[in-house]
Amino acid sequence: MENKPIQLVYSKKYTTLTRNELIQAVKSQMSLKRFQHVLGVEQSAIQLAEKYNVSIEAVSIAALTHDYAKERSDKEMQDLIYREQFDLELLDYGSNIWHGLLGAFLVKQELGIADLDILNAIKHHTIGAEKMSLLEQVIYVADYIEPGRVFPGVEYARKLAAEDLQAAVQYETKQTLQHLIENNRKIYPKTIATYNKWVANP
Ligand code: DGI
Ligand code: FE
Ligand code: FE
Repeated sequence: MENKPIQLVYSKKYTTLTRNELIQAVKSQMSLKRFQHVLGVEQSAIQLAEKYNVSIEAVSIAALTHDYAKERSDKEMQDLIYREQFDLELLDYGSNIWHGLLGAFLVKQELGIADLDILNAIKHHTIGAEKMSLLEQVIYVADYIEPGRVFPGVEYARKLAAEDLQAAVQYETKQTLQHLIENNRKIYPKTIATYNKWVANP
């Protein structure tokens, strides 16, 4: 669970904030426990970015902001879905499904981050997408394998991620769907679309 210190100077290409300022902005949005998770995701994402040749800076920013909206109240999220005319089908789900989509919106609006790849990585980090860039895949997988995660299969997911990013995306997608089904949870259609594209591979 140790987070080794990360020395990273942002180029200002994606945000006018320094990494420390971004960290403070993110920290103000969540519990210490979730903030530790976010730092873990950044650490894992940077390791994956090094291996799979993705921008370390973009990955750091996407990882730090991926759960930016997670602790907003349900009321605030519901209001935002109406006000910004998101798909009203979302209202049948909860914060787990909303926080990626609305997170991307709020990160753009409140932090001024506009890079589409970063915003898509935030948007898709929970449910995936039929098409995901390498950055999106890195954030999707890092969120699953960060050092603070403890669940059966996480070690295997880490091993896969170190060898083959696509295999890690496939494994995570399948495990998540299986877990949701085992717990009688409602499946968001885009979760199934991700499974069909990445795992069933017709
Ligand atoms: O925000 P985190 O806890 O770091 O992780 P996450 O954003 O990947 O996932 C949040 C939760 O969302 C996780 O418990 C799995 C759940 N989830 C993912 N797809 C679906 C889902 N929950 C439901 N009900 N339906 C889905 O399709
Ligand atoms: Fe999340
Ligand atoms: Fe997360």
